[in-house]
Order: sequence, then structure tokens, then C-alpha cells
Amino acid sequence: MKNVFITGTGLYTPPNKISNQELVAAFNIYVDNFNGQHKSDIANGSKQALEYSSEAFIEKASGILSRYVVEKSGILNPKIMHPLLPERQDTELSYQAEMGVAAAHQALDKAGLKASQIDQIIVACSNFQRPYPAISIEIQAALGAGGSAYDMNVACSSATFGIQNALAAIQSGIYNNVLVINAEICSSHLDFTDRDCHFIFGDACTAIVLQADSKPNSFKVLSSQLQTLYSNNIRNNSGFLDRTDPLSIGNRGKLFKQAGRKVFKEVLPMVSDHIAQHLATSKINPAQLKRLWLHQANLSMNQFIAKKVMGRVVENDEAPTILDEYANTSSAGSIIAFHKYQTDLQPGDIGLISSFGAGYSVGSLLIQMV
Ligand code: CO8
Repeated sequence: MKNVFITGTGLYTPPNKISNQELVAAFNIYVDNFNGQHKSDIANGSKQALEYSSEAFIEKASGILSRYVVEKSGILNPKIMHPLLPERQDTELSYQAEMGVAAAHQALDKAGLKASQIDQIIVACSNFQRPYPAISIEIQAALGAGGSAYDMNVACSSATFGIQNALAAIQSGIYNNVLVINAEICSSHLDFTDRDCHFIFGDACTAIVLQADSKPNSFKVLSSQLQTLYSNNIRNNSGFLDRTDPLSIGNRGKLFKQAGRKVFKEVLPMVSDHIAQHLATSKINPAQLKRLWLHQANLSMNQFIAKKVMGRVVENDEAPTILDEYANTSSAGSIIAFHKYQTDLQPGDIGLISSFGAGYSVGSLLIQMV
């Protein structure tokens, strides 16, 4: 079986940043407008008054301070409360392909590869702006890459599951160079009028090059493990059947929803056990881990998992946080952490990338700097 190395990473950060302060201000005006418009219904009990959101709650409950989004004017307009992304012509590059191409160029530059040397592109993320033609094939054409391309979705775990597919293709000798892209426009699937979740997500795109050949300061993939367990606690019901539902008109729509507390409680042991088992089967002692690049959904969740894995309190530089700035960027989160916090490691150092989320799904990769 061939060895596989991560030789380059790239990150596209959208140009628009929204602070908690801006987000909460727009939300609270929306609440005032809603409560004013429905005053009599609220008074007679046929409608419930909405409550204000709060910066202090968001920071304390999640650790999130800001997020980047592809479009912000619609999100911050209390009369709109969603991004405004005009439909592009079929002849123009789609939004997700545009993000993917930008991240891919960075990753290819780092790997010292030309796009024409890429054998396969996998776009793995939580939401695709269309079912077909595949976003990955559009990116393949825009980059001038060879081989084949396909899209796949395992929600927040899409990055590690995509990397696992790339590993298999390289290990088996089918391909030498595979590009995995996580193009997340979470803001388009978030209900910005729901105070329970309006602060959770942001947009970003990451890219990773995996190769059969190593480069100085690249990372050898030592092993990978994936796990899934069916749960209804995080759902996105939108899809091609949307317009066929007679009851869908006038309700909240099929936007992201979750039972956050349950997710928190159920996913923590699942992820901690998954990582412990992965380390045990790979005969790696937690003390050997120099870095944990964890999925970025919630700060306390990550601190808990890091402590459970290492058996001690873990400093931020050992398990870096990016969700304070980026919020939850779904599949891109752990890869953003990896992209930003790897250059200080030394050859021989071992680290772990782990994703977890809807499905439930958990993925982990043990990697070693060469
Ligand atoms: N401002 C003020 N108060 C609030 C707010 C707010 N914005 N929101 C809720 N509250 C109130 C609640 O009403 C509640 O009040 P009360 O006690 O009176 O009932 C109180 O605050 C506490 O609420 P919660 O119990 O909900 O608060 P938590 O401490 O549990 O924090 C979190 C909420 C942050 C959501 C937390 O539960 C969490 O992070 N859970 C884990 C979530 C997670 O990891 N999810 C994974 C999702 S990612 C994924 O895999 C799906 C991919 C999706 C792709 C992208 C699509 C957009």
C-alpha cells in the first residue's frame, strides 16, 4: 500500500465579517418589528412574542465572536434576514466553485503542483448549491485539472470522509494527486430569525492536496477512522422534494435545525471514544499528540474533547480555536485550524484532525510531519 502525504492546504475567507454586536443588533430590531406587527395576536395568546438575542449569551454558550459570510447586507437587514446572492448565469462560475478555485490555487501553490497534475477532485461539504452538474467538475474545468471529480456530503464530517476517499484512491495506486475541497456557504441555510441558532454558522472554503510523494514539511497520513450513527438531532430537510410538500407554504421552511443540548451531550462521548479507540488501534499514546485540530462548533465542546483525549487540561495552542473568528464553518472548520496552525510543528511531530457533526458522523486522521 502506498504512503499518502498532505502536501498543501488553502483557505478562502469571504470578504464580509459580521460581529456578534452587528448580528444581535439586526436580530433585535427584527424582534421589535415582529412583536409590534403581531401585538394583538401576542396579547390574545395566539402568537408568542419573540425574545431578544444577546452577545453575552452567544459568547458564553459557544465561544463565537464573529463570522465571515459571502453576503452580509441581506443578513443584517431586519426586513430580509438572509444573504442576497443573485442567481448567476449558467455560463458564470458558481459561488461555491469560485470559493473552491481560490482555495485550490493556494493549496496547489503550497504543494508545488500544477492543476493539470491533479488526478481527482472531491468537493465534500454540507450544502451544495445545486445537485448537478457537480461543483467539483465545474472546479476541475475552471482549474484545468485532469482526471475525474465528484461531490459528496457527510455534513460537518465531510472533510475527513473526503480525505479518506482520497487516501484510498492513492493507497491503492489508482491516483497520485488528489484535491479535496470543502466549500461551505452555511449562511444560506441558516434561519437568521431564530435566536437559538442565528449566531452559529459562517462561510469559508478549504482545500487540501494529498499526494503519493512527500515534500519537506508535508504530513504523512498514519491512519484514518470514520464512524456514523443515525440521529435526528441535527437535520436539514431541504432537497429536491421541497415543492412537493403541500404543508410547506408559509412555515419556517426546511432550514437548519438542531437540538443543540442533546447534540452536545451525545456527540461528546461518541467523539472522545472514537478518538481514544483510533489512538489505541494505531498504538499511539495521547501524550505523543502535539496538536489536535478539532471540528469547530462550540468552544466548551472542544475543550471537553481535548481534555478527555489528553487526560489533562489542554492549552489553546495544542488544540487551536478558530471558531471565535469564523464561527462554525461545518466541514471547513478543522481544516481551517490545520491550515492556520501547523508551521510551528517539527518533523516527527504527530497530530490529529477530527470532524464531527450531523448524521451523527465522526472522522479522525492521525498525521505526522515529515
Ligand atoms: N440569546 C439569548 N438567549 C438565548 C439565545 C440567544 N441567541 N439562544 C438561546 N437562548 C436562551 C434559551 O432560550 C435558553 O433559555 P431558557 O434556559 O430560559 O430555556 C437558554 O438561552 C439556554 O439555551 P440552550 O440550552 O440552547 O443553550 P446552550 O448552552 O445549549 O447553547 C448551543 C446552545 C451553542 C447551540 C450549544 O447547545 C451547542 O453548541 N451545541 C452543540 C451544537 C453542535 O455541535 N452542532 C453541530 C452542528 S453542525 C453539523 O453537523 C450540521 C451541519 C450543518 C451545515 C450548515 C447549515 C447551516
